[in-house]
Amino acid sequence: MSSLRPVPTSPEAELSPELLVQLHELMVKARVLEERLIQMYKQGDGYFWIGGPGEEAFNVPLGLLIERGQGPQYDYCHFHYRNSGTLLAMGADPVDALRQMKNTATDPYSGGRNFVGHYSKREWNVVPVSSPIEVQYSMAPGTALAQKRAGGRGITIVTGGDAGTAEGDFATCMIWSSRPANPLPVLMIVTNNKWGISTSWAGQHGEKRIADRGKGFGIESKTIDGNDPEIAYREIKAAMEYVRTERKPFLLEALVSRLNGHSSASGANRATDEADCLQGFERRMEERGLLTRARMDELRAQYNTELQAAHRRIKDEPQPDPATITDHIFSEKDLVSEGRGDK
Ligand SMILES: Cc1ncc(C[n+]2csc(CCOP(=O)(O)OP(=O)(O)O)c2C)c(N)n1
Repeated sequence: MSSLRPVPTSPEAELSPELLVQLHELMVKARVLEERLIQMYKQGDGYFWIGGPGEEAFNVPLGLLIERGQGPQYDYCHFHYRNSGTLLAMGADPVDALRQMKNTATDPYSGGRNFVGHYSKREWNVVPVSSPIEVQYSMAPGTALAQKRAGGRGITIVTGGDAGTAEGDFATCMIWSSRPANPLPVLMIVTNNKWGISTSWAGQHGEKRIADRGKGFGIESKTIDGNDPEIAYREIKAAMEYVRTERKPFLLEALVSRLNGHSSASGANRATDEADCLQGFERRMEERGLLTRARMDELRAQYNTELQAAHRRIKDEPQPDPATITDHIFSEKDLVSEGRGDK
């Protein structure tokens, strides 16, 4: 779509070769993980797949830049279901994603109860990913308000797709985070893959760029090429620094690809008409002499072997005990055990 070109990025200091190699490794790891999850779905080792192949060039830098920890001094993460690369870059074990795919009791994110890609990790302020889209945007101002009150440099990061911005929750986030009397440190991210399941972006948006919506609220914003990890790293870093120091919101729109369709509901097959951020980056790494084709193939094969073995291993892990079905639904249980509630 010609009207969807990213704005040019200002020339800045090059990223170090070590960082570029790290970005590449994590992008490959994230891609191999998604390919394994799709394979698991197709082999009957999971009921549903949804994930982020095509968004690695944006999601990996995001994960590397997050201040990870628990409590308001660290960043709060309100993600959506395409953030596997972000979790990996934050240090997550990819095997845990396989566990969630297989719905094993050992799945640390939901105890085998939720779809794959629905992360939740209290120790890293990763708020449970919700299947109803966009609700994360109306929750984000809550953690940002707590962070503003607590003081410090912690920020709230919220991610979602382009189609979901039509929901009222998106406007809620803009309104609550931009009130002049109490602006909030929220980094609002939209990964725009130009699709909402099977509805194309074309014909759905009166504005040229989603980032332009920030203008009406006095929110600083930018549209970037989310298929370029170097641009993504620099721009996420700059946006985060603004939110951390100014304690105000920023709206960052990243143009990305959707490489395997929306989800398993549409087959999860590889799209042939979308730019692949990993291929583009690998070409550049080779041209610059930072990596050889042989080394990149070796890396991919290594992750493949590791995850194939993990897939075999976790197949035998137990499913959740039906007796635990109501666990974590009602808080009363904890209150009773602590002597603070009635049965
Ligand atoms: C409140 C709500 N409405 C509708 C749906 C069904 N649904 C799931 S994903 C999706 C499209 C989301 O598109 P977008 O926000 O662009 O994100 P993408 O999946 O393309 O990354 C829809 C409509 C839902 N899960 N929740």
